[in-house]
Amino acid sequence: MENLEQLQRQALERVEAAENVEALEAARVRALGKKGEITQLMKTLGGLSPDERRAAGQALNRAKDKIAVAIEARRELLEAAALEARLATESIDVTLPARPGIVGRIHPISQTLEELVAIFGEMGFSVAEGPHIEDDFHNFTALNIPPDHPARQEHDTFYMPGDGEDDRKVLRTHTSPVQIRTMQTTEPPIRIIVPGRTFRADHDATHSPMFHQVEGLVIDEATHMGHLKGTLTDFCRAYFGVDDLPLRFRPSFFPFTEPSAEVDIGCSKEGGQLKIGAGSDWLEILGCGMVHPKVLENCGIDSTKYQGYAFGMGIERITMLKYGIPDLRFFYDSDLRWLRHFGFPPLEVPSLVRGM
Ligand code: 2U9
Repeated sequence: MENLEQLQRQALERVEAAENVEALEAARVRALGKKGEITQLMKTLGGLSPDERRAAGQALNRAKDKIAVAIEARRELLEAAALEARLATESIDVTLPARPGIVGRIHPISQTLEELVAIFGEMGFSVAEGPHIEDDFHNFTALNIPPDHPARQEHDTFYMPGDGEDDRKVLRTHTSPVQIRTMQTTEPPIRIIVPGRTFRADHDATHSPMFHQVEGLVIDEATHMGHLKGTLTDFCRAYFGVDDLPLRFRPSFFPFTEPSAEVDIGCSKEGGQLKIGAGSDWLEILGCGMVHPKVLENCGIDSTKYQGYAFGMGIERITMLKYGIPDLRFFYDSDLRWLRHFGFPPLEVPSLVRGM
């Protein structure tokens, strides 16, 4: 212990003399490292008498602390100096052009969804959503499609593994179960659209096992077919951007509506070129009808007091028609070249910054 003072002085001198972080680290290892001078002395304490050990231990700890404090102070100084030196030599060329930012495109399905919500929103509809995995009652039975109804075959349903026929789950084949759930829980008047994913075991150029629908439902005391025709006429004209777009309501059949109709819009297909609005051809785009009284009753709504209309259409189909997209399958290929061609520019940030 006699040379502790000398040892401490030399260690502090080496710390002060360190010109860079590496030299400082070497000084630290030599004094305080595992085999360092102070550490070695610590190991000799065991051979001393208790009184000597206490005194020597305290002296060693003081020396250790002093050296550690000096090392930290020197480290801060050296690091600040290194930073200063770097800043003095480095410079930023503010004249360099900025790297171009990557701007994505809005998928056509998302674009159409936004347009649908905007148009129906203007007409007082709100948006309702529900689960993709449904039970038999909400997807079929409540909609007046009992277990042995032929419409069940048409739906090419994906069934989930379940305990039995009665409580098996399905991937919803249309968004209608959301309307059922809304009617079960909401007192009319009801005025909703239900956009969302639907699933059917079908795959070719015009069918995909997953596709999107938007359905609408209006229930009130005196809602009639005239309201249905007016709403769908306004919608089609707004969506296709043709003020005088002709519409044709053709009688049809759905289990959940009575009477039912399919709606065609006027178009021309001359020279293989589809033009919406003009010409003598017709194009089917949606189905609709007055909600069947049985469906209202299945949901606990008094069909002698309330009535209403419903409609449904495929979002891929109306998107393809409006934007001239030829094949359904590309919608889901995640091909960026396709998306750059058919996608839509996103909202630009500067317009958001300015306020909309
Ligand atoms: C309730 C009551 C009635 C929704 C309706 C259609 C007619 C229809 C198809 C269009 C193309 C589905 O995407 S598609 O394959 N839909 O023709 N949908 S009426 O009627 C309802 C829905 C819910 C409670």
